[in-house]
Amino acid sequence: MDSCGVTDLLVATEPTRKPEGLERYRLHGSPDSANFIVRMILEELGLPYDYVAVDRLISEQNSEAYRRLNPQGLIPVLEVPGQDAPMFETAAIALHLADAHGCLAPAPASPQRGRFLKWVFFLSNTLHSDLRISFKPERYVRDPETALSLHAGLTRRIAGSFAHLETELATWSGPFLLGQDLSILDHYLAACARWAQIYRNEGKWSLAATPHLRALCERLEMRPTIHRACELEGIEGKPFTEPRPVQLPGTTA
Ligand SMILES: N[C@@H](CCC(=O)N[C@@H](CS)C(=O)NCC(=O)O)C(=O)O
Repeated sequence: MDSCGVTDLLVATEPTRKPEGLERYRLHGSPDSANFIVRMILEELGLPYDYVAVDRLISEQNSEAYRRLNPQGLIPVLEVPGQDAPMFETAAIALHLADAHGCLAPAPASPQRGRFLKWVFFLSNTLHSDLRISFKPERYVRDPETALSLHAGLTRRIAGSFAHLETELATWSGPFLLGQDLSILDHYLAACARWAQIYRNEGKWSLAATPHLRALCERLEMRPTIHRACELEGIEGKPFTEPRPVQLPGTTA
């Protein structure tokens, strides 16, 4: 993930409709990009899927063909059997998978649902979004000094977001964000913690500052499903507690 900047190209494209004859999920991604979250969830749910590599070295995410899947030119996309259009936005994909398979999310009528949803949106539109901008602030402001200042401001905000999540983990006594039940929140949060440590961090944020979050990351690292997702993404070692950037072509910070 960054991997995790956004594009500033706004080119209108015709969306692809109805993935005719699609029998399995089809995930489009590049190593250690936001598709890592979707991949962990697909693996966790034991779902069969095909993977289509998007070569970021040649900016394939901006190709006309890819923009028909996601007009923003952003990774990931999940093509979903039975849906009338490809899905983009990591949180939407994760939520859809959890709801469609009745796993990794509290049911809509559950008393945990509101708490779950607020953190899904917080992770997506605050933490993940701030991280993406902080990785490539120069995409948002041209003046290098201003870009540095934006980065510094976002770094403080990101540390604040992790502190809120740490408090939430402590409140519900962990090990997961909802308490006892593993959910898509945990995959999303652990991936953000990984990227926060390895991209443009400059030693500013450490998992040591959030012991409950560290414990959550350790729990996830024990799961065979996470090992498999990491292997498929080219992620070596401990992905969350001792993260190292992926050494594969097409992986960018
Ligand atoms: N809001 C989007 C963000 C996705 C995103 O930022 N993807 C990055 C990779 S992690 C990307 O495609 N970057 C390519 C680019 O900016 O050109 C989501 O949640 O899926």
